[in-house]
Amino acid sequence: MTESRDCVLALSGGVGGAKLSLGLADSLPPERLHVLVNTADDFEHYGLRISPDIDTHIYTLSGRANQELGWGVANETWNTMAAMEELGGETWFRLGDRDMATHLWRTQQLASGRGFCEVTADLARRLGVACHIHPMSEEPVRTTVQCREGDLSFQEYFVREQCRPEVNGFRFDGISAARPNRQVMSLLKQGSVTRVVVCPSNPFVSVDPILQVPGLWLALRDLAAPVILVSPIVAGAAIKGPAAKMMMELELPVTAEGVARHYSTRYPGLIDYFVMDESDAKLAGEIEELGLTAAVTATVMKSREDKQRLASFVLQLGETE
Ligand code: FO1
Repeated sequence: MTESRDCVLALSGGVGGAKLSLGLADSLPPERLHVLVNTADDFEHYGLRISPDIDTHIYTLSGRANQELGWGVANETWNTMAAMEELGGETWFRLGDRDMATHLWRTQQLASGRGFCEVTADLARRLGVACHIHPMSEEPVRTTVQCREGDLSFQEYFVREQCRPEVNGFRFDGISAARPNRQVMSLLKQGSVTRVVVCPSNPFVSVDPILQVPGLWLALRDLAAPVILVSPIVAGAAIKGPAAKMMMELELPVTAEGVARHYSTRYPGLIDYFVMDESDAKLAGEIEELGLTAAVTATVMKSREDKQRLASFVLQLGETE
């Protein structure tokens, strides 16, 4: 890895977070942007190692993302899935033909003895991503969604069951044996990170697994650099995915303040700035009472310009320190 100074470290899950990662990538020289990505959604399917949030980042930042689906590759074909259906095989998790090459290549590289972080960096480079994409950990961590009817693996809950089961909690299997990404820890130790951005990703299944890799959140809390979090809840709803439904089922207020409370309770002293949408401006006072600095702006990212504008807003907050 090239030595870099004055780096921005973004923490992100999949689709929602990758929008801000793209805005950051448009706003910064690539060597200064490091994205630490959740890998607790990863799983093995048909013997292949699937890493959805990593791939969403690589496809988004290389201009390959399938905008209609929100995951996978653009201009996809589905011949393998159609053939699998004829065989009576499982097709609830849809692997497109082009996307399949990524999973085959990754699985082969891992089987040849290369490490997951190295393989991820190589994949990103081969597909033309210039900034740094880091898995949260070299070691496998797997989210189990604890539901009223019983436990489900993350992809069973999210894709097969379409997030329908009622959620009681989450377990991150393997997390106590996981170590935070070595390259990111080394940047933190060298004092190269001058801003940390927590993208508007699901707090429970995207950001919590990253922060709970032992040692990471305390290293971020003790950093002189500001930690800036963008709320994934806007006007009482999640922009994307099941975050609002999960908050309701966990009996948390489905508001930006509920998100702020989640982070300030679990990770006291971590978040400096809480970026919230204009439509939630009235909650700023309650958020400041939690000890966070509320920063209000338009956070819904539809166009490329929206992403760039939010990225500039977030980066300028860091600069005022
Ligand atoms: N999401 C779906 O809703 N249905 C799918 O069939 C599906 C397949 C899939 C294949 C590869 C991949 O990298 C992601 C895929 N996703 C699919 C998205 C993924 O399950 C979720 O978006 C993330 O895990 C949540 O961040």
